Amino acid sequence: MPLLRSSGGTWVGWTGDADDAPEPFELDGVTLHPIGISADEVEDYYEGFSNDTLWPLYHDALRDSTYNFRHWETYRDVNQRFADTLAAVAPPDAVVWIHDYHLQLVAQMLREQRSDVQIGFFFHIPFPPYELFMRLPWRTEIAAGLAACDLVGFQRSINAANFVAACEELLDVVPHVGSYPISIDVDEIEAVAAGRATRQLSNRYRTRLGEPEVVLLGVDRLDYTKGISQRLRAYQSLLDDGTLETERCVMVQVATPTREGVEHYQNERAEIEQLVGEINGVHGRLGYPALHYLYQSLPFDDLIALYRTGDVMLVTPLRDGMNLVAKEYVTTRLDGDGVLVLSEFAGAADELTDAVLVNPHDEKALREAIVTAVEMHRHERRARLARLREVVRGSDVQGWAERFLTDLDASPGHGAPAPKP
Ligand code: GDG
Repeated sequence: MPLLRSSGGTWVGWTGDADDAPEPFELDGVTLHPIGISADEVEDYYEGFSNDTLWPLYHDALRDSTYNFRHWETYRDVNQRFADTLAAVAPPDAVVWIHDYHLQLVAQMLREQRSDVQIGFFFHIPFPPYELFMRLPWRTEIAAGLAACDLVGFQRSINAANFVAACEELLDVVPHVGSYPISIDVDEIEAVAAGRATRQLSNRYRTRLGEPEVVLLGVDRLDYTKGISQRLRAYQSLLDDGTLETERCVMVQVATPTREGVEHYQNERAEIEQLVGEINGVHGRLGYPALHYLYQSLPFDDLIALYRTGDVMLVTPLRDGMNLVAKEYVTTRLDGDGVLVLSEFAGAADELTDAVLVNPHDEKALREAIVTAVEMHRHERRARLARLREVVRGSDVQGWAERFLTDLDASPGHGAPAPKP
């Protein structure tokens, strides 16, 4: 939004509620053009094709994808609606920036109507290896939809390479690509973290948790890609064998509700809640649960206060495009202390190399990483955190957007990917 405000741009998108398509309106100096999506389309386009076909396939096929022709047709229809709206509202020679896997066909559909606009696309999630992408019955249509862009941006260079391989094999073209690791608004988060109210709230949280020596923290959407159940199992086993003791440690897991209509998510929630019950049943003491579990979305300021309370932040996804929680955590630690445990399978691991890096598929390694973080000496904690903060400060979200848009502006233009040499 700040970017659109400064550029005088227009946002075209879905409000997130079925059948909700208000007339275009102005908000904080930005024009918003809502696109209507019906309840049936939410099922087929959003829960179906986007989140039960593409999402699992693009995340290492951690769950089986459904391949349903009706879902695909609805995906195409909704993408066409976005393209038609963009064709109608984009000024001559406009820059159009399309975001994420829900809209992979829009560029080609828009290009058919408008040859003047410059089209960029950014993937917030990974792009899968060729072997996995080939499973998709509509792989050629999707690759062609994206190849019509002037620039396709990814979080990691490996994702860009995967996409190039798919285009070479399926279309015989080399698309224009780049890697643009996304980041956070460092100034904004630091300002909230520094506030008196945040510090007070963070202290209150610690008191309410029973003033433990170590607070372990997880903050994720409740998604099977985030590795929450693996993380809880590692914590459980460390309590079971006495490596961690509840007199000393407590864990907080915030799991934000998401995609509740999709079965894989319902199953994941059931598994997590079973584990929470087991852990507290065995290891809790009256008034002192071993694990505080919140299935809710917290206000942003409360989340920042909670980051400040967490001594060890556990970010252990099985696969993640970037993971902003990791970057937010280190940025809020104005006291210079705190340990980040970070999955090698998060895009953030490319940059945040001073975290305790771990393979979350390896239960033993996960246990060891948690123990390393809990036992780390103050001097090392502070040195690592200082370097992590430096890295995030040096590449914030404003820089990310500028870099993408500068490269888009300089791209050869108008969706003509080079033929394969
Ligand atoms: C996708 C990609 C990529 C979480 N709980 C609450 C809350 N959050 C906020 C966090 C953070 C955001 O949600 C989550 O971002 P992540 O990056 O961790 O993960 P995804 O939602 O999966 O995002 C990911 C990202 O896109 C950006 O490109 O990094 O890889 O999967 O900002 O703070 N916010 C509030 N209450 C909560 O309870 N207010």
